[in-house]
Amino acid sequence: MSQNPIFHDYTFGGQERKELDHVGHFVLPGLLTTDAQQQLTESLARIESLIPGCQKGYEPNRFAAEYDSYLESLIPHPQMLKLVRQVLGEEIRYDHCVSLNRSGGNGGIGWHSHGYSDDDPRFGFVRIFFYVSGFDADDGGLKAVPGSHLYRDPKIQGATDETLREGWLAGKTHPETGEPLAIEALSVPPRTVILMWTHAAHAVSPRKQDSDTRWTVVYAYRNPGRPTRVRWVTPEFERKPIPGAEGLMSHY
Ligand SMILES: O=C(O)CCC(=O)C(=O)O
Ligand SMILES: [Fe+2]
Repeated sequence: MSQNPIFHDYTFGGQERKELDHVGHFVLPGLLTTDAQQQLTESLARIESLIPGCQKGYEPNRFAAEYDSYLESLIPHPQMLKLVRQVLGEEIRYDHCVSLNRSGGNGGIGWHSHGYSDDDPRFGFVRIFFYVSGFDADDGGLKAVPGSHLYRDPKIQGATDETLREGWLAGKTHPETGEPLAIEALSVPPRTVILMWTHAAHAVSPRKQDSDTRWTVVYAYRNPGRPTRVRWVTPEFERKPIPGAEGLMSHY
């Protein structure tokens, strides 16, 4: 099956990989093609419309790729897999695809991190955020703490920037530079992709009341070998023959 390109040209070599490992996230501004932007916006709006009254435990936002064939088709998209392998190496598994749409007035989310193979950095887990409509720092904007991922702490928490600074961040330094860890608030243009190691501390600022919906989806992949609790994949979906996804869908 030939698929339309989803990414413009980009560079992700040794230098970029080093930066991802040092900072914990890597921004690819405007990477998505306008065709992908259009199709993603349609798919994400569809997912949103399916949420009211949905089946508990099988929510369209949490199992987004299972509810939408375009979102499903991106799991094994050759450009997606190339990017994932540039980050994780050859041996990869799909973990989940979750829509993260935030309409005007959405409260954002407080500081947190996610876990995977917390005691062994040889097993990586990367979140690939598609910020289809972009965001400003003060309007549904992603925030992160460069270097925080190196602690591999799956339980970072903080309701506000202040509580994070007074709590988890207090006294912590970047393990490679010794510089104090600090919060970075990002702003990105439409069609931006952000790679993030799953242990990175991150949060999202509230969406302004009169702003339109921020269309976003995250695809997560990992090196197999360790259990993952997230893995929002139903047994049916795991068995579904998706062209190009052979070998990607199993837990181990
Ligand atoms: O909505 C976002 O931009 C990020 C949400 C988040 O924390 C996540 O998907 O891990
Ligand atoms: Fe998160």
